[in-house]
Amino acid sequence: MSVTDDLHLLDRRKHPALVIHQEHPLNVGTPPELAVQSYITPQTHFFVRNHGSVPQVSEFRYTLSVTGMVQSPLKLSLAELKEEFHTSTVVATLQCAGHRRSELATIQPIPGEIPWGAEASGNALWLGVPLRDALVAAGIDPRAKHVAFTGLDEISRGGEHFGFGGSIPLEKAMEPEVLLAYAMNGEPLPPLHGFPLRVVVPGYIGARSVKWLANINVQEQPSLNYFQRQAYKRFPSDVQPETADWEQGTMLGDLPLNSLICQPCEGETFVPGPLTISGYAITGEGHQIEQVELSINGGASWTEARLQAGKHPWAWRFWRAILDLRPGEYQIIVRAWDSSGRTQPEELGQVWNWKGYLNHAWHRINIVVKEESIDASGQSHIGGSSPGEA
Ligand SMILES: Nc1nc2c(c(=O)[nH]1)N[C@H]1C(S)=C(S)[C@@H](COP(=O)(O)O)O[C@H]1N2
Ligand SMILES: [Mo]
Repeated sequence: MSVTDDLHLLDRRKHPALVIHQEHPLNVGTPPELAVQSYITPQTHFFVRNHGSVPQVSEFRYTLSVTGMVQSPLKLSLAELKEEFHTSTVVATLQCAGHRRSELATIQPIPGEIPWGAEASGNALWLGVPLRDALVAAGIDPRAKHVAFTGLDEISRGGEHFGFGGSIPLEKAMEPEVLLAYAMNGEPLPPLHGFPLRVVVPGYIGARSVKWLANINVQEQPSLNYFQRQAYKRFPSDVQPETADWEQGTMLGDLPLNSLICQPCEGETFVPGPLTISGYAITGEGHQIEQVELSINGGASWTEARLQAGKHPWAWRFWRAILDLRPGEYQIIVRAWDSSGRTQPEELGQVWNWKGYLNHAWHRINIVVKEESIDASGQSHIGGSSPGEA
């Protein structure tokens, strides 16, 4: 697949405000102020995280294989998958493990990784077949413990070429929310998002939601694919990449509790008066967002934000608050609490790791409130009106 082809897909289908981090492989982020505009992220706004080329797959020649520790291996065309299994839907947020990495890089550089801001998160309505139905149809060996996925894309690492892959524990694979998805927001999966079929693993890091799915393998151990065995692992901060023992480290799975201020944007200036603050919160492991709080005094005291409608167990929760601010410089902080009673760590240093994964520290935005509007366009930022892109 050529570079121009991937970019061509982007030009036609994506919003111009998306942040292009890399052209090949194609990696584009959704600015938070765009993300918060719609609870269901349209395809045009949805971030793209690729490690290799975008394979162009013919729907008619496509087959999915189910192999490994099963009684009867399956080979299914897309039509067979659609006809022979019940369909199911889930509203689920996909979030990359590298979401908010750029904040971590302010503590200590994170070379060789995409410097995602809070841009690698999107929420969609997925339609497909529950993974467990396909597994049950194949018949699972009672000794099996993991379900591994491999995609049709081609990745090169260390002189080897292979499809992107990863695995999830069998226990998670048998949960009803995990889908083999062929539609996104009521349309066939776009090529950039995995046409014709992808896995959607709600509540897990995005990397496990393998696109352009070719094979499902039932096995005793986690996947040996580079992206399970080596990448997407968390090491303690005293371990250095040069000397790391790759057999160690923790394989990432569940997403942590996280929350984000999407509007206003960092560095914006306002005139005094009520200011609408908005964003989202998200959690993993099937927990629910219970509370979102804002602080303007470094966490000494907190104001509760209002949770918005749109409450799906595997999706982000939008929230909103109005702060009445006098002139001054402010750091607005957000943190969330979920139904397991947990909240987020305060400092970036507490979550820093050299791959820059799973930043879920308090999110902070700095703004200025001035006596008079300095906006050259003469537009007022006052009164809870929606602030523009700064
Ligand atoms: N085959 C394949 N699947 C993949 C990837 C990839 O590079 N190849 N990237 C993964 C990562 S790291 C993420 S965060 C999500 C991103 O999904 P999206 O591009 O649809 O937003 O896809 C995952 N599935
Ligand atoms: Mo990711």
